[in-house]
Amino acid sequence: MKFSKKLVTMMLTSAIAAVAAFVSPVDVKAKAPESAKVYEGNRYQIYLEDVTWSEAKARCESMGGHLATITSAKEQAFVEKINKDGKSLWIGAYRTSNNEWAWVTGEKWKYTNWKDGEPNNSSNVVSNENSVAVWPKEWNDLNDNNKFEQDGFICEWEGLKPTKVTSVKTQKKNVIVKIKKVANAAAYEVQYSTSKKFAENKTKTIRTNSAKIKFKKAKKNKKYFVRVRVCYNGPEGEAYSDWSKAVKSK
Ligand code: MAN
Ligand code: CA
Repeated sequence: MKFSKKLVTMMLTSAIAAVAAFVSPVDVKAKAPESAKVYEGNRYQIYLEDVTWSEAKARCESMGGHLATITSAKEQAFVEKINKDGKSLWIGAYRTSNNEWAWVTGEKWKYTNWKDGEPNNSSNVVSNENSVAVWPKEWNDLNDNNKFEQDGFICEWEGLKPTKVTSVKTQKKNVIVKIKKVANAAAYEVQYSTSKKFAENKTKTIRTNSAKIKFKKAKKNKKYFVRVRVCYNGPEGEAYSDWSKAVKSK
């Protein structure tokens, strides 16, 4: 009995480990330079180097990042702000063999910001234009090897995306907490505390995979502060997002 229980636990543990290994890991090793600018938790850095699109892609990846992907008007505005000198820079968009545009990260192709008349897949320098650059604001398709007209490229590093507490309700002696789930999370740590500052001796931490958490034995007429952070698996082990804002129980 004891043995089989141990065996089951072992099998379960290795099964969980096997699943975890297949979950796209967040690259916690990724170290953006200090000078990188932050937008929605991600970091961006412009490099002025005379390289092809493929070389630029490899450069970003070698630093633990990827060529910048621009998936909203807000992100485009941010890129324009950091590209204040108006350089022509490679970004992480390319034409697939199916003749469709795609992002190097696999993000959905939705927002676009093509220059008038682009993409035209033609050039007076080198034709066959399958790579994209900001020129210097709107986008142009260019030949992968056309480094003659580029000033450099933009790398982006993904941050450890935080999440939030969506509701905190007290039911009798239970505090019911709901959190928002995020992609690639290994688990969540939910803390509840009677202290606004989450003082150690007044705080409890629960590790969970569920979006709904129940704290039992809450004290009557006590207010609780609840916050959550996301645990991610990475090559250097587990890493945590920042804590969410604390939500106070009603
Ligand atoms: C011109 C236009 C662009 C093209 C470049 C590349 O500026 O035709 O569409 O990408 O040349 O040389
Ligand atoms: Ca073009």
